[in-house]
Amino acid sequence: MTLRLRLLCRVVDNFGDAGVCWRLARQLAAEFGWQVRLVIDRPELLARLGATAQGAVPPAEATALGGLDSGLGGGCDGDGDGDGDGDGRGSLTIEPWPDEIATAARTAHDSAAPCPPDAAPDDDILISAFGAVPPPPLRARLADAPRRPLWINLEYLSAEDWVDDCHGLHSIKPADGAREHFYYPGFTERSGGLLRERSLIGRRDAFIGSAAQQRWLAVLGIARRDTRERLMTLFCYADAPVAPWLALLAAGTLPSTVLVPESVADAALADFLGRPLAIGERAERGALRVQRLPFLPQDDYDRLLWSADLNFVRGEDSWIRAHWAGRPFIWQPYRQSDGAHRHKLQAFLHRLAAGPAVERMMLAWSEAHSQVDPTQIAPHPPAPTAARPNSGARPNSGARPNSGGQRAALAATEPDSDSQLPIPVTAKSDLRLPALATAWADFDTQLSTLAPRFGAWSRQLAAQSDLATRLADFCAERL
Ligand code: TRH
Repeated sequence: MTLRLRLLCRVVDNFGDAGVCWRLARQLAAEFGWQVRLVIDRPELLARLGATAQGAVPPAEATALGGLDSGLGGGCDGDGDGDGDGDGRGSLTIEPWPDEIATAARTAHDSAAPCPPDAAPDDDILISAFGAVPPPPLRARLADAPRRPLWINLEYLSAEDWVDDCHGLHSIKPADGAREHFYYPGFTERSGGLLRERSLIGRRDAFIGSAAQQRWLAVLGIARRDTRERLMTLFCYADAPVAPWLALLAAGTLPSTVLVPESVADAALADFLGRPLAIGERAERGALRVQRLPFLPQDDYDRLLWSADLNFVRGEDSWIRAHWAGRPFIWQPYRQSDGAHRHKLQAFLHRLAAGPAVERMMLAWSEAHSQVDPTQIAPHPPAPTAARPNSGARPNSGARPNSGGQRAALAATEPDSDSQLPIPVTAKSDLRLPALATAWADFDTQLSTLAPRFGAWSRQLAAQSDLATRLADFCAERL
């Protein structure tokens, strides 16, 4: 069925909000034949992720790397991967967020006026990504009426147990009877699933070890210095302990190259190297080579993850792409003021069950500058009192504990609040660095043997249906 979807995205910070919405929009258009309108307040971010301004999807093999043909196919089939699995019926447009002042004024002065053209009553589905509040004309169309769009709040991803219970619940707004459905991505069959394009795993497997991969790496100037060298990618938040970790690599016995995209860990790199590193530049210290890459289009960032021995990722979208790389990774969750990120990490480590070396390293990486001693944190499912949804309210509750507004305030101030956590707190934050050194030494020793566990975890998740497929079923059941 060709459905008309309007997907609303308001960017709080960084790339994750735009990245997730773009990925979902293009998959629904390409693989499900939906007519998708992606309404976003920061359309310029999409260009950095490799999306074209008009919403036409470029063939993935002709990206910012200079029209490189990886040999995996080509041409634009609508889903951006050039593999011909798009069905060609869907469409995708990118639209700027409507001018709110003008919209509010129109609504206040003439509440009986017909909706403006950009709010035409033709949507089958309206998705508010991460709690984005629909502009007034769109919100008015959600009120109880025989013909109204299905309204879905696409929530943030979490591995916590409560996700299964909250996914699919709805809340009815007392003021006008609007019905908001809560869609929770997740790692289980009962959740909303994880974003994964139909052809992704096949494209990855065809790329790894191919001549196309060698050409692609050469375009970026990436080469191992010898066969023992480990390739690592680094995408982290500013508070990750990057400089001390680079020092550990420099002093290591095995050669390592760390690939760092533009605008990632700028201060830490300058701190470690004594100077900034320009795009395309490399610097060597002991056993370590650091190489600065451009910020890659999303499809090329996938290829980078597929090509590395270890990926450091963050937030939501790069975290899941690291899963699909099937390689070991270290995840740094997005810091939240009430410590909710720590519950997310603990819950994820519990599901991953990759052993103490992985657990200690992820905790040491994430908690390096917090007041919590990472050696005292065990991975476990969070206690029921600690569990809470992310951006939206728990359905039918009044609280919005981690709303976008709170995240925006946090992004501006970067506080480090750990006071609500029922885990031991140490007095000195410099206790973190010995914990990192111990955790890294242990993890590094086991790196080559960890690959099978991460590969198995990736295959286990890939055996489940993906988020877009579940979302299409979710809509079909409710329309
Ligand atoms: O940018 P992020 O920190 O986004 C975050 C998270 O989504 C977080 O949960 C949310 O609360 C916050 O935004 C507002 O990390 P994330 O989610 O990994 O998104 C990064 C995107 O950037 C992802 O789509 C991958 C993409 N990317 C590239 O396309 N090229 C690159 O070179 C790099 C480094 C990333």
